[in-house]
Parts: sequence; structure tokens; C-alpha cells
Amino acid sequence: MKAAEVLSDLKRRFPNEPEYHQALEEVLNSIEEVYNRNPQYEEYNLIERLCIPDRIFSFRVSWLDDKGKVRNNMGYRIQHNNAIGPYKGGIRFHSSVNQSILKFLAFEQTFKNSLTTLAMGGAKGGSDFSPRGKSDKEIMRFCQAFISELWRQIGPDTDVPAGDIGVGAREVGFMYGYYKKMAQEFTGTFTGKGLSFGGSLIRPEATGYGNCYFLEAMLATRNMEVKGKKVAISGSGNVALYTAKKIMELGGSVVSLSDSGGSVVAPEGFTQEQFDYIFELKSYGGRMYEVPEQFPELKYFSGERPWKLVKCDIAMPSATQNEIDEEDAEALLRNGCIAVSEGANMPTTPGGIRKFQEAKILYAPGKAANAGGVATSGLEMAQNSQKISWTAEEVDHKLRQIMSNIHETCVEYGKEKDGYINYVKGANVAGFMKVANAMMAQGVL
Ligand code: NDP
Ligand code: 2IT
Repeated sequence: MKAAEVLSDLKRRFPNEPEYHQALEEVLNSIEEVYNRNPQYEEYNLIERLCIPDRIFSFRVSWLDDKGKVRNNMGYRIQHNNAIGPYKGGIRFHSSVNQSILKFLAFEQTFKNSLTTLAMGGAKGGSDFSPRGKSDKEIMRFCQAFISELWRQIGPDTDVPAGDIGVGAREVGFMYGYYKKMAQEFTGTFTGKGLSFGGSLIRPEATGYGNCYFLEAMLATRNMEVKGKKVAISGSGNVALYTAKKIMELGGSVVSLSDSGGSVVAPEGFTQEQFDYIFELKSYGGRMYEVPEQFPELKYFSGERPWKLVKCDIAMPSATQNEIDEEDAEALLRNGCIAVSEGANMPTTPGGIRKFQEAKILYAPGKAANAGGVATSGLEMAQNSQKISWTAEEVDHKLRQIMSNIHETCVEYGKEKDGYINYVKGANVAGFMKVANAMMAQGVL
């Protein structure tokens, strides 16, 4: 069966999973050539084995809210592929979470983790529980109930979860604590832990910083730099805020930040004072609409994403999937955008990607550009197993090195005849080759 046929077969067998189909389609289109050139992959039905997760755990999570009412959510862990290392990937708590979204994320994670060159397979998990508006104690009870179901399936050499949307240091702390109690061990079974119990310096910053390092490498291919550039960023969570911090350190201006309620724009860039305020506001659950109350010169656009609101040279989507559609991409291009580097996973729709690539601007998919987060998780695992901690400088140095290597790999596998670097193809082909070859060597499993 050819790659295109495998895709239509998978769509038929797993209907009603649009995000999973979207992620499959992008990867299978990129690797079609390599796949069809290697008949042994077909003989071993490799592509289907690589697309279908190894296993999926789904379970009910029942917990008590502060009023004593019993609440029920769904919990999931998708163990996608462990050909090159233990299952590894974040946990997402958001009301939109369903099996299709987690399947797309676990699939993408497999290629991303392969690109980091560290020994990590791919996984993702989560729940349709939303931490927003919940008390710390409700979040703790939820995390404990979630782990009471999941703890048997994870472990330092089996499956190592981490954070994602709605899961940060607080949630990881509660989940790790309960895991430790149930498993009766103190091991590096989660990453993104607090510093006092095995966390790594720079892990909170790593996804945003890593994306900026990747962006610097892309710009360098066209003799450009971040300094003096206007950068539109979406989101105002972990990834968005550390991306903004690094962009400002590098001499760029951040012209937007957003949350699911709307966007705040600063056409000439946020001042340090404005940014520090937003950082603080978000640390205690504040909303973007509150920003103009403190700084009336900043405008809030309810229900809008940043892309059509403000001119930028660079866009760094850092909120969620499918947040740049074809129209947004057209607006960005019309306004002179020259580079898009994705902090979020799959934030651009296929139509949007097509627009960017047709315009031949620099465009890096999340699985390459945001790999710094999971790469630093890999560094946290390495420190945990040696029972030592590296300095912030050491971790940051390794992160820079990893991002630069990923960039080089994308160039090696993605450079087209006219010299245009197709980062989507580069990331997908390189990520695929390593996992595929490991699977071939290990037999049919
Ligand atoms: P956070 O929960 O810290 O922040 C998420 C941000 O995105 C918030 O501002 C949130 O707004 C906004 N957002 C979430 N969902 C939506 C939505 N459906 N529509 C509009 N805005 C939304 O998550 P992270 O910063 O960790 O994650 C952001 C993205 O980066 C995700 O795609 C994640 O998969 C990806 N990523 C994260 C990594 C990590 O290490 N954390 C690593 C690599 C990628 P609101 O507060 O209103 O919900
Ligand atoms: O999407 C991602 O790469 C993450 N949420 C981070 C995963 C991890 O294991 O650090």
C-alpha cells in the first residue's frame, strides 16, 4: 500500500478524529517519497504501525469539588511509540481535550522527540478538566484522582509525563507527589518538577527560549537577526511569555499577546513595565482584558486573534492548534511577515501552511521549533538518573546546541532545488527516518 492509501484507510478506520487526520496527512505527504523508495517499509507495514498508537488508556476521573459535589471528567494517556526511548510527552488539562486531539499530539511528539536526538519515544495525555477558576485544593484532588488511575502505566523508564496547556509546575507537583506515594519510589517519572524535588533549571523557559534560538538560526540563513524586528505572539501562558521575554532580550519588540478571551496589541512593542505587569497578572490567573485597566494606551480586542490586528515581521503562535487559518496567513503576508516559528503544536491549518510556503517565507513547524521544551525534559531525565543538577548556564548551552542541531537537520533534509528550506519536510523526514529504522531493527511488535 502506498502512503496515500494508508492515509485514506486510517481515515476510514478512525473516523471523527479531524486533528489526528490533519497531523497524519502532513507527515505522510512529506515522507511519501522516502517511504515509496524503501520497499522494506511496505513489506513490514511500517507506516501503519507508526501511525496507530501502541496503546491508549482512557478512564473516568471522579473528584470532589469545594462544595462537596462529585465531578466526573475523562482522563487519557496515549502511548504512541517507544522505538527510540521511553514514552515521553506532556499532559493537557483543557475543556476541549478529546481523543483526537491527544492522538494528534502523541503522533507529533514522536517525530519531535526523535529530532531532539535524545532517547525519548512519543506520548501525550490529558483530561477535559479545566483548571481555570478552580481552587488549589480542587486542582490537587483532581490531580490525585487522575494519577490514581494512571500511576501503574508510567515510570522513569516506561513513560515520563510533563506539562502542556493547563498543566504547569503546580499540577506536575501534585501529580508527581501522588505518583511517588502510590509507586513508593522517588524517581524522575515526571519532568517539569519543582527545583527542590528534581526539576531542571531552564525547563520552564525552555520551549519559548528554544523557539527563539530556532528563529535566530532560520533568520541567519537570510542574513537577518531578531534585533529591530516586530514579533506578534499569541497566548500568554508558559510558552508565549518566555518567548516574549527572550525576544525582548534579543532586541526585538513584542507587538501582541492573547488568551482565549482576546488579544492585546502594542504596535510599537510592549515596554518592559507593561510586559512585567502581564507576566505578574498571568502568574495568578489574570485575564488579558484586565491589561488596559492598568495601561489605557494598550488596546484589547475581545474574541480576536492577533494576526489581523497588528503589523509584524515575525509571527510566533504560542497558544493552541489551528489558530492561524488561511485568511490569517494572508493577512500576515500582506502586512510584510517574513518568518513564522511555531511555539504551539500544529497552530497553522494546512491552508495557512500552503500560503506561507508558496510565499517562500521562513516557516518552522512546531515539531522542530518548539522541541526545546521536551529536549530540556530529556535533560531533566538525564540529571535525575545521575542524581545531579546542572547550572542554568549548562542547561541553556545544551538547549542552544540542540536547537541549532535540529535546525541543521531540517536544512539537510528539507532543502529544495531552488534553495528554499522546506522545514516541514526536513523535520518530518528526519524525524521519521530515525524512528522507522529503529522499528525495522526491532522486528514486528
Ligand atoms: P498554557 O496553559 O501555559 O498557556 C496556554 C495559552 O494559550 C493561554 O494563554 C491560553 O489562554 C491560550 N489558549 C489555550 N487554548 C486556547 C484556545 N483554544 N483558544 C485560544 N487560546 C487558547 O500552555 P503552554 O504555554 O504550555 O502551551 C501553549 C502551546 O504550546 C500548546 O500548543 C502546547 O501544546 C505547546 N507546547 C507546550 C510545551 C510546554 O513545555 N509547555 C512544549 C511544546 C509545545 P486561556 O488562559 O484563556 O486558556
Ligand atoms: O508538546 C510538548 O512538547 C510538550 N508539551 C512538552 C513535553 C515534555 O515531555 O516535556
